[in-house]
Amino acid sequence: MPSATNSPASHGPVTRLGVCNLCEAICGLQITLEAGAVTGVRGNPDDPLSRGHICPKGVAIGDVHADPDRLRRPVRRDRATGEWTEIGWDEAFDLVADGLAGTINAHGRDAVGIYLGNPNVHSLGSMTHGTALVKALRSRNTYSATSVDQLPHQLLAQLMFGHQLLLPVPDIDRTDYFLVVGANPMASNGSLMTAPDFPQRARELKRRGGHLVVLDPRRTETARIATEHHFVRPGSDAWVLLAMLHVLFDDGLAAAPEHADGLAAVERAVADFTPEHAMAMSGVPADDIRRIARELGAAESAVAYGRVGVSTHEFGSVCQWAVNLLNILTGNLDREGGAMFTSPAIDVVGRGIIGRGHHGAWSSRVRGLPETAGELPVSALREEIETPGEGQVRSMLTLSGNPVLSTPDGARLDEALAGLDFMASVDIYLNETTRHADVILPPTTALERDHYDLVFQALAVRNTARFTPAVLPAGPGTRHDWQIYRALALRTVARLERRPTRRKRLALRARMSTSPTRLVQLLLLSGRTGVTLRRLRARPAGIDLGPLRAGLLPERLQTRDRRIDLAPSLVLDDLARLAAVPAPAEGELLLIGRRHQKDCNAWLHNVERLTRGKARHQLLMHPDDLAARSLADGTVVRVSSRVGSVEVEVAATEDIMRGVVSLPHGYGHARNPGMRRASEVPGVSINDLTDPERLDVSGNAALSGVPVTVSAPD
Ligand SMILES: Nc1nc2c(c(=O)[nH]1)N[C@H]1C(S)=C(S)[C@@H](COP(=O)(O)OP(=O)(O)OC[C@H]3O[C@@H](n4cnc5c(=O)[nH]c(N)nc54)[C@H](O)[C@@H]3O)O[C@H]1N2
Ligand SMILES: Nc1nc2c(c(=O)[nH]1)N[C@H]1C(S)=C(S)[C@@H](COP(=O)(O)OP(=O)(O)OC[C@H]3O[C@@H](n4cnc5c(=O)[nH]c(N)nc54)[C@H](O)[C@@H]3O)O[C@H]1N2
Ligand code: SF4
Ligand SMILES: [Mo]
Repeated sequence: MPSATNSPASHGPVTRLGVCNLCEAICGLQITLEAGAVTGVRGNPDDPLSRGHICPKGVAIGDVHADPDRLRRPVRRDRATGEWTEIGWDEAFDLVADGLAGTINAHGRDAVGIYLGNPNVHSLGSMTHGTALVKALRSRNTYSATSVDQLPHQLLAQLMFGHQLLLPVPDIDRTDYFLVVGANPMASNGSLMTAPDFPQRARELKRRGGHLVVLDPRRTETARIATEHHFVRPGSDAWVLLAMLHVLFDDGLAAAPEHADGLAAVERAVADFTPEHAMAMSGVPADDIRRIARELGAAESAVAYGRVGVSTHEFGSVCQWAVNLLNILTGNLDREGGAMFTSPAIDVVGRGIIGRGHHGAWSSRVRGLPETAGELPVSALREEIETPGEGQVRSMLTLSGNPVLSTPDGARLDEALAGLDFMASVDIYLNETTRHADVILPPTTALERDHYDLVFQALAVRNTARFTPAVLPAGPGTRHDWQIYRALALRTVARLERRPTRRKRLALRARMSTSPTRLVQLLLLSGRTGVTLRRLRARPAGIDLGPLRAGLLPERLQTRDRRIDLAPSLVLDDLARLAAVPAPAEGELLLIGRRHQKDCNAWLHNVERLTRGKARHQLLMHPDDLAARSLADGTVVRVSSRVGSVEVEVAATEDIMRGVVSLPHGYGHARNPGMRRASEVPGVSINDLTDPERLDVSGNAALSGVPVTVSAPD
């Protein structure tokens, strides 16, 4: 029998327990190793959260480790010839520290721009040490994927519940009514809702007679299995959600919990948002809006949930506020089957391990956009690099991110990055963004490092705790990400002309030299929940801490008065902007994105297993919209927006609403010098069309609903 623990290697095939870090579902894996190579990956049926689930990306996790394209040594680019050469770690660390400190010494701290990408949240070492590095650099020009993703969720959590990560999670395993707005968990496996095996959970919901209601401009994989789906015009959800609140008030179904303030202000705010008005803006029938609101109010338990489709949206904050209110005012917050708070073994919220957040403490230099929790909107990055003056970004540090493909007007950011004085990237690939770096520092991969999930266990539909020791030994001469961050922090700070005090430097050294695993051990001990690293090591499949618990409020609230603010002025003040939006124009075309089970944001396309098969890069368009423009299915068309244009094949489908077109995000690898198979992965970048001027009040990019035209190519 192969052993299913992470005990030392033996001869022949061995099975180790691993964890997938490719999406938020954090599935537990059984990984078969032969002669140090991954030969099989399966879901771990003993995992109390993922229960054996795995998707095609998880199956490919070994391919990333084995990928010949992946960087294993630091590389340096010769600016004159563009040639890349491998260099030693010591030289690489010195080059980066010289580059960053040189910029800071000459131009001040804000002259170093920092961009943190999505995989940071999926690596323990980045969570513990990457954030410490960023803090040590103290630049106001800090950006991340948050502002092209979940910024409205975090801002509303902070404004209403007192902490940016105190996010209510849908209790999908017990709910009777699940309203999904702008999310496709059948493809994404859930987001801000760690829900491995969403397909099975959705089947169970329907089997117990529950409803799954989806609002989406595309008949998605989730819409197909739903009990009910309505097309909604992109960008118009705020009207629909506010109209639902309006109906709850009209019918006397809205009530605030004792520990909440501002109900009357909410009632006044939604008074003019009628279902009829919402229908005109969104295309969702007024009768359905009324009925769904009443069903939410009347169900034994119900939960509304909005994700990327209503977060990367011109009114993302209003939408997220309305979603929270639908749950609160129907009595479904903090109730079984409703929107619930988790009780994780390491409580990053309650213990202040992650700060509660703030908004508008400073603004971006060029456009005056507000910071949130210490970050500026990434839509402002390009202009901060290109606009001369005091505080201009002259050097960049990117950590596990690909903003050229993932942020609005990526093509112009691409150009801006080429003009920097210096750039360094911590990334396992040479890609569309890191190609501009002077030095790339590649850390070990997920299989080579210990993992405890600080964030996604705190956002999961069930309370569990799991520690996963590294499955594979770190490759010879490699560095873990936390070791890279340690070296960069200490060497850069040591080169600063205005250095912190000796005491502060010693504290930084001590902090940076404590390994992530040791930090987890200490956090577990001080948390006093009874879950210790020793217990977790003895149960590598994970410890089940039970279903989410109801009745945690008001104690769990992080507001200073332990009360919910139902009516934050930031969103109330934004309703005038909403009310002023003109009615839909005849013949308009609005662009939206999409995700596929086999894609992972803008990376993983190096992996052949995930890219062969039916093409999925095309522009989706309704046949009537094609016919109206005398365009034929399967031909190449030109898609243009205010900022740019691309040429791509079009695929006709009735699964998309009339007046809407869709491109997947994360494609467009033609400009990737580090991908051998680039020519085999067709497609263009949707973010060559998205517009950095389109923003939510939070500063989040409005990637959804971009006005475009589609025509025959010239
Ligand atoms: N139009 C449009 N744009 C979008 C979206 C959309 O829906 N539509 N979605 C947005 C969302 S939700 C997100 S989260 C962002 C993502 O935006 P980004 O985070 O900028 O992009 P990713 O593709 O996730 O980039 C991941 C990078 O991390 C590297 N990487 C992977 N694993 C590791 C690791 O272990 N260590 C290190 N150091 N590097 C690693 C990969 O090589 C890759 O370069 O994109 C956003 N952009
Ligand atoms: N397979 C796969 N899984 C992933 C990822 C991946 O790239 N691939 N990325 C991970 C990441 S970083 C994230 S953040 C999550 C995202 O998780 P989800 O939010 O579930 O992912 P999306 O597929 O982007 O879902 C957004 C949905 O919103 C719809 N939509 C677009 N515009 C609008 C609108 O204006 N109104 C409404 N109502 N709907 C709209 C789109 O059609 C789409 O179905 O997925 C994670 N999981
Ligand atoms: S759903 Fe797939 S990608 Fe996400 S964690 Fe599970 S196996 Fe990995
Ligand atoms: Mo994301």
